Amino acid sequence: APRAADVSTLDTALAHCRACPRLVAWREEAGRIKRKSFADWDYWARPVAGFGPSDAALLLVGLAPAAHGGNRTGRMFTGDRSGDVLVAALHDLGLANQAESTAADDGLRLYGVRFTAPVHCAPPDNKPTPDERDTCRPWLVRELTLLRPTVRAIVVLGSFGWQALFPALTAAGWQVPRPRPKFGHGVRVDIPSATPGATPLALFGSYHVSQQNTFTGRLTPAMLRDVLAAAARAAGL
Ligand code: DU
Ligand code: SF4
Repeated sequence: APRAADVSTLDTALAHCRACPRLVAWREEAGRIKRKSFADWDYWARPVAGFGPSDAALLLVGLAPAAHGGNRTGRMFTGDRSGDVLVAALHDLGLANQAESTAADDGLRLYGVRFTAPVHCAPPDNKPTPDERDTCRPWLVRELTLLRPTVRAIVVLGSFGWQALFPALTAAGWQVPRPRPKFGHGVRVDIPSATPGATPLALFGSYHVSQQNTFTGRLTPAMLRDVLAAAARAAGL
């Protein structure tokens, strides 16, 4: 398990992880075959780290990088429709310096917000196995532990991230309610710290920003904005 002392060391260590054979093969194959429109890209084809300041107050937890999105650009929520929708919403709320997220060197800055995912490598069909989710958990636990001094709110995008997050929160020192709260869009759960007196965490559920949800209107820009705005308020941003 990673033992990094700070977030940027963690991000650097993560890039070398090869613990999931199926995902290593998939991320590298996507980088060899490529999508036609990205034929001149040199794909990242490695684990994609979280992105944003190491003292974030608001953490956004997705699912896993997209084969031709984060797996191509090397940055979470960068170079695909999910990133377009999410970063435009953050920019609207004053939490990002620009509305576009197209490449790792595009100048995007997040203010008080960090992106991460419970699985850091692109999976086939955007579906990691339970085994892969569990294998990647120590990275999330370490990230949460390092963010503990500053993180006040988390938005989880989709039910996969919601289920994956609870054991990681417990391992990082929060008291997850039992039975575990059910996922839903707009659900808010307050999670006390296991350390008496430490600041609790406001946890929010949102439908994922994937095309499946945004193209069909299951998740509208207003719905996303409302959850992000409530979470930013809870985080003190
Ligand atoms: O090294 P650094 O400036 O702290 O940035 C680390 C990483 O996080 C970098 O890729 C930019 C991003 N970031 C950000 O989005 N917003 C900040 O306020 C600080 C850093
Ligand atoms: Fe490593 Fe996580 Fe990628 Fe698996 S998904 S290879 S644990 S970084």
